[in-house]
Amino acid sequence: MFGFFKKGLQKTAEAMKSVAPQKRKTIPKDELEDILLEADVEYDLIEIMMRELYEDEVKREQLESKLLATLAWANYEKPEYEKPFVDLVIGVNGAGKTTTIAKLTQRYLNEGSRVLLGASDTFRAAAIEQLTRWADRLGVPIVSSRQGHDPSAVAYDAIESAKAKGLEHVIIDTAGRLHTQTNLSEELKKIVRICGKAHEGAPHRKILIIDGTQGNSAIAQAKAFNDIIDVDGIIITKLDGTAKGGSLFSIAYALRLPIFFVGVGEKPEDLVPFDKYEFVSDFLDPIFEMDENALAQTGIDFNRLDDAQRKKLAEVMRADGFEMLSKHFVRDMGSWKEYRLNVNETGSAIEIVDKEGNILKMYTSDTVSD
Ligand SMILES: Nc1nc2c(ncn2[C@@H]2O[C@H](COP(=O)(O)OP(=O)(O)OP(=O)(O)O)[C@@H](O)[C@H]2O)c(=O)[nH]1
Ligand SMILES: [Mg+2]
Repeated sequence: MFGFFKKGLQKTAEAMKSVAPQKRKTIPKDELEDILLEADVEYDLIEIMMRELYEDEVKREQLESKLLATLAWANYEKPEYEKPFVDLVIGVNGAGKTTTIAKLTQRYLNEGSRVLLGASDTFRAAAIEQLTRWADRLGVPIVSSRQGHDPSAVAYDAIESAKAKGLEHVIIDTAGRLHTQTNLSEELKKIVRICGKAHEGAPHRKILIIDGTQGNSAIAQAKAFNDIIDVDGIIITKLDGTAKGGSLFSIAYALRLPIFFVGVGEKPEDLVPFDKYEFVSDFLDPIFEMDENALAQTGIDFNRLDDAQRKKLAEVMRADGFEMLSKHFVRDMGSWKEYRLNVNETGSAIEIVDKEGNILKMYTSDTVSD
């Protein structure tokens, strides 16, 4: 197992294990309901999933496919754009906007891109200072103004500055709270409008930050933000600090929006690209045993590699010029392009596939056995 979400799901796993201490191959429906409720999957969604499971004893694969279906909006296609690519970050106060901007910046820097930050949360002086500290720490430029200044003007200047410098990315911070809800709504709309005036197509990605510790109670508030400006996707923060990891399914399902990343800590590297297959797999691991039958025919099941096999595979790929980012993605170390890792139907081979579905590389069982 890859376990990229294990750290973030630790408390959720403990909560589920408090109801179901033993891992099993199958779990009766009524028990499963309790387990999912304990993880803060919303009751209505549990009902929908249970209705579609016809046998009383539920297998891992059956629940897996139902959970994956709730994440059907998990795909996002980057629009065509001229640089800089502009991210606009919104969400209620304390959700983790500023911290997440630091994490996104770190990711872009790791990819070799240059980033500029725009401090459009001008509501509090402390907010400007906090973003400035991150900019200093990460060594990136920032455009800011004094408290109370027009946030749209800051966004405009930030984009202009990045254009002049030829930078690849701009990330704009916003206020989560203003004097009134109407003020906030008007201000966000204006920032979006002005970004578009500064640069065609900007903001290219409007990201809603949701505090994961709020679980399902964040849904209504998230819908309100989505009504103000059409959000492109969400980032769920503080997953590490909550037992409500299951709410991620209900949030994604209710909002019909993709999840871009999940925050699993306070450090710049604590941002995990959301991969629905990995997330569901890590979510189910504490309660379900693996079904070993799948292995029998081919010797190695690429869906279920153990640590040693995974390490071997990563080494072989690295030698071929691909860095393994997760169970489902690799990056070409030359071009920095990301490709999907696809397991073939029988589970007997893994392929590196481009967007058009062309297979760039294929690895079979001899790759990972000694
Ligand atoms: N454990 C944990 N803490 C987080 C995570 N993301 C953010 N935080 C913490 O949450 C708190 C609030 O984060 P901020 O980034 O300041 O939130 P904000 O949305 O910018 O808040 P305002 O500017 O007040 O609107 C800080 O203490 C962060 O360190 C996360 O993924 N895990
Ligand atoms: Mg902030």
